[in-house]
Amino acid sequence: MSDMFCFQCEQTAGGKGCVKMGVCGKTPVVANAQDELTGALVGLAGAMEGREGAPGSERVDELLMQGLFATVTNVNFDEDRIRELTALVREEKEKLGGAEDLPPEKLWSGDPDQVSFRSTLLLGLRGMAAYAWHAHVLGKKDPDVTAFFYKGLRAVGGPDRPVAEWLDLLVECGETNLKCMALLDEANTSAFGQPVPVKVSTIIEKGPFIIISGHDLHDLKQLLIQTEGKGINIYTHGEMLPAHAYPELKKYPHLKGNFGTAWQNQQKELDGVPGAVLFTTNCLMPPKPSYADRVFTTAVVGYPGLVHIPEKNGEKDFSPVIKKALELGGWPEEHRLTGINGGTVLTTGFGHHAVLGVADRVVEAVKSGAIKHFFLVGGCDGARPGRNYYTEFVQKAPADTVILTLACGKYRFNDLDLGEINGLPRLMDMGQCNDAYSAIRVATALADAFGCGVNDLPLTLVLSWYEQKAVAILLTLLALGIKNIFLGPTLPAFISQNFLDLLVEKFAIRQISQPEADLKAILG
Ligand code: SF4
Ligand code: SF3
Repeated sequence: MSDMFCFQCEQTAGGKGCVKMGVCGKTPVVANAQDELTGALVGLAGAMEGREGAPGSERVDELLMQGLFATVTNVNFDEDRIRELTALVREEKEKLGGAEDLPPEKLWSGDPDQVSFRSTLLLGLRGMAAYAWHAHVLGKKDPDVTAFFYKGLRAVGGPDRPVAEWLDLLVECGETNLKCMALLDEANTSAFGQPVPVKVSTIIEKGPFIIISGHDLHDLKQLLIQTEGKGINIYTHGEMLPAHAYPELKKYPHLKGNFGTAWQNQQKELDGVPGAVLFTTNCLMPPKPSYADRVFTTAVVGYPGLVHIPEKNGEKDFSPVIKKALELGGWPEEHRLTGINGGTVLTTGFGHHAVLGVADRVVEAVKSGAIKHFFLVGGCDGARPGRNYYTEFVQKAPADTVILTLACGKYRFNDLDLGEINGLPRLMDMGQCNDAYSAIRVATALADAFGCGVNDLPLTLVLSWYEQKAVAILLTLLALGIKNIFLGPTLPAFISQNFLDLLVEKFAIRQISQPEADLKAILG
């Protein structure tokens, strides 16, 4: 008998599953509470059948998104908060006349292929829920996206089904996630403007400061407003870096720069930090005692003992974070932090609007032979040593190639100066993981310009995955029919051998090997 079961992320124990304790720090008690919450969500989706979209159903829509989001890797480690959510889900279900929860053991047991398809769908839903939530807090929703949470959860709780039916569901999940990323793009750009390329400093100025991590730009905006004129500087961390490119966020002079690198380095980088830290989403790691008193969580993020900033009537009061930053006072002198390759300037903001704005020059550079190939090297970062593959790949990519990137995996190389081709930067950061939407828009536009399909472009996707948003994005890419994706550092434990064979046969997906060998295979 194992104490728990979880195999949803790339660092899962032994490449198979965490059964005693999560490698991420998730305890069996929390893992089991999350399974119970998932079972309750399946029950609620079942109880809502035929009533979705009816007046008053918004509350249930929200609970589905929050419940799924709360179980994403490195989001919520707090048993009490997970149980509170479960109680709310059950309360709603009772109002609807009740329905059985899915017994948690049903989630991960049975025929290996059935478990694999079911899990992939559930993990895709979890990833998409995070994006849907960010759009939701900015007042945007798409009925197709909302409806698929219900449909998907009912399928997760439903009987075994033929492979073809699972594949249809997974493709639908991918297509729906594309709509969800488009919705979030619309939410972000209508609230904060179109990203404009910008250079971001990694120098921490003297004086009080707050570091904000995660993906939620709305939280950042609230924090910027509440810290205005208080002598506190704000630094982005991890997936918040692309925020600097949005005009409506950049306009705040106290949004100064970026702190540190990707999530897996936080226990080292935050050790003894004289500033407050706010986590708006993943990836939160168990905080060390040397800095736990200055870490705050908000939205669905949680960790026992950390102060949580709740939302009340659509407002959040960040005064405890502000008070802590003022108390700590910051470093007495300017503090220099470098990227992992020693660089001190990061560039971001190459969303679809910026890149398509120079599409003529890009097309011209390809036609003249100045640009031979595009690589999208992006996705999640993580702790595995093999992840330096991505740094080496980018360093070794020939000078006539362009690297597009996104998500936190870019910290492996975003401090490198790769130069320019005909005035176009060779390294372009398109934004957060959800800005995979931008990459898709650019690829589609290039395919149109050249009169070919996306698979015929001189473009290769070299992806790194870690958590469930990457699963949702991968499903989107497969739903779009994109082939020959290089995926690493390892393949998901939740993909069974038969399912993998199918992916290889249909999409020619393959695991990364060595940078030189893969570059040779791609460029010939
Ligand atoms: Fe293990 Fe990853 Fe699950 Fe954490 S999220 S328990 S590391 S598989
Ligand atoms: Fe990174 Fe956690 Fe996935 Fe949005 S912050 S990408 S791992």
